Amino acid sequence: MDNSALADAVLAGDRRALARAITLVESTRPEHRAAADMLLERLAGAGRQAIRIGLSGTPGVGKSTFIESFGLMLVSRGLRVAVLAVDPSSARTGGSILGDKTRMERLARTPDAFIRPSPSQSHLGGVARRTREAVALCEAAGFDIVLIETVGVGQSETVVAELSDVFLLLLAPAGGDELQGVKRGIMEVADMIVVNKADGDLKATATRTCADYAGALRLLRRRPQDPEGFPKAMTVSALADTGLDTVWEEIRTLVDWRRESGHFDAIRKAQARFWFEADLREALLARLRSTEARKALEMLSDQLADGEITHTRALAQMLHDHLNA
Ligand SMILES: Nc1nc2c(ncn2[C@@H]2O[C@H](COP(=O)(O)OP(=O)(O)OP(=O)(O)O)[C@@H](O)[C@H]2O)c(=O)[nH]1
Ligand SMILES: [Mg+2]
Repeated sequence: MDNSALADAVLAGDRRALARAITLVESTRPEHRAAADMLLERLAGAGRQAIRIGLSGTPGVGKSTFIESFGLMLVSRGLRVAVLAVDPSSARTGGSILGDKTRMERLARTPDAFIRPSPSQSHLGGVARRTREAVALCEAAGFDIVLIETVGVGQSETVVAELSDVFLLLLAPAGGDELQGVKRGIMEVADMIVVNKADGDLKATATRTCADYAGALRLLRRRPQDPEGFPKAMTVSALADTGLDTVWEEIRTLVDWRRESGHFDAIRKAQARFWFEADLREALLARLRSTEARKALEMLSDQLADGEITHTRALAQMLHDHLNA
């Protein structure tokens, strides 16, 4: 299939074509990169927009179960749902998605859903770029909702928050002092805190945990991009399928409000800037990591240490020789 036929198939919502297109953007081979860029340019004009929902939570909190139940609920409402994963640890085991495939079995079988395992790359910057491009491909393929999942470790939540329109933090019922365990930074970027496993013996604890987080969220400054009452905390049971409708209603409320107030587009624009600057920084650093640059850097550092060159001159020479500045 040539590039333009692939573009047409993606636009027609063909899931196999979408999978191939994502494989293309994930490839690190230069000739694939060129084809991927051409494809992305072809599709950019479609102007389709999904609601991008980021979802983060520690291992075992119930992300996969939540995505399965929530995804099926969305599909039952006539929406097409794509699921992508940002998993910085997938290089470690390579196995996590196998578990997910079985846990999301029903969703995976639904014609209106598309599930994509995370690319097995350890470099988070590369994963972020490829995920962004995969999101764009899912939008071009006409998906209404793109769910972007990440396990809550390290910086991957920040990456997903910068990739999504609405960011959900999934938590498990827990005793009072665990509240401090959630980093303040992540509380500040979460649009909704969803306490999962509010069923059976865990229900009372889940309700208490939710109240604790609701209290903590009220202490945060109200954000200009939010309507009254956000960010919110709520309880669900992904297993018993309760509270998921409410999560969706709240997402709709937030998205509708932001669309009307102009914040929806403003946030996406700010994200585009954020990624442009992040990738530029990364590209510049990559140049400085070339063998030639590293040799020059070492030589200049020696000269600097020996007092043979000034700091200003050494800096100017590096910038001139290796960044064309
Ligand atoms: N009681 C109860 N158990 C749940 C619920 N949701 C998930 N679980 C259970 O919690 C365990 C972990 O669920 P997963 O959905 O695999 O969790 P995850 O966050 O995807 O885990 P990782 O992929 O390892 O990060 C499983 O045994 C689920 O059955 C729920 O709503 N209630
Ligand atoms: Mg999982």
